[in-house]
Amino acid sequence: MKSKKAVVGIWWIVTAVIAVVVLVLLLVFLSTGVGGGIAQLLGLKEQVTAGTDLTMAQSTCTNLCTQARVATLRDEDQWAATQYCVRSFNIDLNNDGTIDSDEQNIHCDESPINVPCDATLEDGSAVNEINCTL
Ligand SMILES: [Ca+2]
Repeated sequence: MKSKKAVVGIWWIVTAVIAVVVLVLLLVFLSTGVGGGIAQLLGLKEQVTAGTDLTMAQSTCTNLCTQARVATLRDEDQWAATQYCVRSFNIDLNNDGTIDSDEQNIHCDESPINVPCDATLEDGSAVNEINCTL
């Protein structure tokens, strides 16, 4: 009779160990890769503060430069008013999920975006990213 009780006891211990292992595996799964994405969908993981990805900012700047170049620009004031010059980005550079003060309002020509742009004004004179700041 005593041995039957012992078997039941071992059964419970085995079940508890399996439950703990499954729980640990679930936590590991949720904190990495695809599981992390699922966890984020379920709201288990903190959402990253809205900001722009560096690559996205660079491609946007390249597009804005193309647009600025085809526009008819009367003078440097008009150049400085183009979206290429005006637009700035908030980029979470250190990937900590928040936009810190040094990650705000980064312009196309500023580090780390570093997308230069030059254009020709109506009168034939050349302007570039340096002329963005009047
Ligand atoms: Ca940050």
